[in-house]
Amino acid sequence: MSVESGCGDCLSAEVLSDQLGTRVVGRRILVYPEVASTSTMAVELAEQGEPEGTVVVAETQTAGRGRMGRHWDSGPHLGLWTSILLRPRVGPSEASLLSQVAAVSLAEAIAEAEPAVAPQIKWPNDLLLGERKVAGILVEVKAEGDQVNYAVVGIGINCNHTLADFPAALQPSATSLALVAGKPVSRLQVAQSLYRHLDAWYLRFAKGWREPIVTRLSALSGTLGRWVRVETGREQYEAFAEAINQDGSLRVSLPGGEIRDLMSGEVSIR
Ligand code: BTX
Repeated sequence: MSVESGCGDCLSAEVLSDQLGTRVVGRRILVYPEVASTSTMAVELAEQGEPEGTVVVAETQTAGRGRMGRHWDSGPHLGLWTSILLRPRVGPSEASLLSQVAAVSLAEAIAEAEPAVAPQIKWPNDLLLGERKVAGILVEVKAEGDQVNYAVVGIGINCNHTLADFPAALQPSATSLALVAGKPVSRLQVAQSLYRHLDAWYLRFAKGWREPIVTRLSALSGTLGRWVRVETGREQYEAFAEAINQDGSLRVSLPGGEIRDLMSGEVSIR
């Protein structure tokens, strides 16, 4: 699905900013041909006092990060690899909702940029098309006392990959927007749509909205109402995904009737 070789589809701060119309997200946009990780870069900027809203984009990452130290495959010019620096005035426990804010924004942006595809959120924050992962979210928060200093929302979206563009180990589980849409997608359109949706949901979050975020997340969830396999690091079990709670945790019921609320962990749909 190669979109012109060379860089016909290259991203630049200028085109990304053009008519973006956001209030916070994208106040400053930095685009690099190659970095280790856009999230590492955004964390460094945050530590140097960078104000919120700065967006870092890279055409490729040499050390893209997933959760729990996992690797995120970030092929050159194929996806959108971006991190957004935010400084919400909330406590650390509330900041965990930012990954839900990002998941809702990401799902809406993908659906808007590519109406042919219908993404579903796999709790806590994977974006699936069918059973395959098309995008991932990594939120890193630094707090001082009971106040968040900054949060870096890292988002990776597979845009124009063919299956062969993924490493063999990912080929059974990964997909791209282009593979599902059947045509190349505009990374610029995907990026701008993502920044606009994230801006809108972040402003609602900053105003204290909680229930609408969870309601929207529940509507876009591919996890709820299904039997799932839960892995917490300490144990593994099967459970029924009942609901997403106001704090973003997942309520599951076990076959014996026990109810548990999961703050983190891996959930795979059976
Ligand atoms: P995660 O821990 O949920 O997912 C990581 C797992 O997903 C990997 O172990 C692998 O199995 C699979 N995987 C790796 N790369 C891909 C891919 N391109 N497509 C589908 N599956 C893949 C998800 O973590 C969070 C990912 C955030 C990535 C962004 S990119 C911009 C920012 N910078 C950075 O270093 N990370 C974030």
